Amino acid sequence: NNPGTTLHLKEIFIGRCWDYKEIKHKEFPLRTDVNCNDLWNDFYKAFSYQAPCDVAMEHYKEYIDLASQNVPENKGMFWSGTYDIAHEYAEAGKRFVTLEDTMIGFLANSLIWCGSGSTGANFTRCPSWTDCPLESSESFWASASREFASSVNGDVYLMLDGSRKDKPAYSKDSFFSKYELPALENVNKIVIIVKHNLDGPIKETCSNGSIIDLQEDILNRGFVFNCLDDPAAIIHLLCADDPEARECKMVNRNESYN
Ligand code: NGD
Repeated sequence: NNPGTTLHLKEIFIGRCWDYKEIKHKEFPLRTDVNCNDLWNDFYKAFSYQAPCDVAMEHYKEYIDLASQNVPENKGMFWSGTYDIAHEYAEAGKRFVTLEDTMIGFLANSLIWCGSGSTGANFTRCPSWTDCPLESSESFWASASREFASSVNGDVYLMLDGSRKDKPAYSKDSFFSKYELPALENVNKIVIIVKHNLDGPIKETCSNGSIIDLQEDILNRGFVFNCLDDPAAIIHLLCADDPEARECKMVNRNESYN
């Protein structure tokens, strides 16, 4: 049974907005002075009092235009199937900037919402995106993804999971493939980072499987790529949670003190 709209949606949304502006990103480069109440009104207008399965991407246009920011050069990061590790690595915009670090994605991340004809929002039950074609949050994330992709520039990063169970590392029906890759504009190079679970399996790498299809799609769009299997920085992050794994046995620093 699907849950309904997140309780206190409005308060969370507006609270997050103030937190973003006054605390998390008070300073350059993601600083913004957008009005939080205006943002909420545009967001709420997009889906409220409407059938939850019939919200077109265009409904979110005003919200997206108002919240839009520039992403610093060489900092944009996309992810597919790698939510946790990609965000750990990005460090809330310090190392890289993901959609969820921009105002557009930050305000809505992990929330549930859908409309109700009579009361505005349905707090009892929302359809899941598999239940209908133009589900309210799916069209939101599609518009948000497209906008984010059009606002990154320079070298951009994409983190994929070469151990992914349910799907190939790169699939044509992912948000990345449908809305982000086609919207890239001022980009030089796409750096593909393929991570694998420390205990495997190594299902796909930079040189086999769906990642080859991705490389073709990238070249066809006129960009170049660079592909890295398990770069040391990612191994080190994974090892923080599993220091005893065989893959994590590094030269012991104490030995060099003698
Ligand atoms: O068809 C869908 C669908 N497929 C997966 N997911 C879907 N949600 C729909 N409404 N409709 C969910 O999207 C899935 O449960 C995940 O929580 C999330 C991302 O799916 P994943 O990991 O397979 O990767 P994608 O390439 O499809 O989307 C991630 C990229 C990333 O570069 C973000 O900038 O697209 C942006 N994004 C898309 C959707 C949702 C972010 C989010 C988000 N923050 O919730």
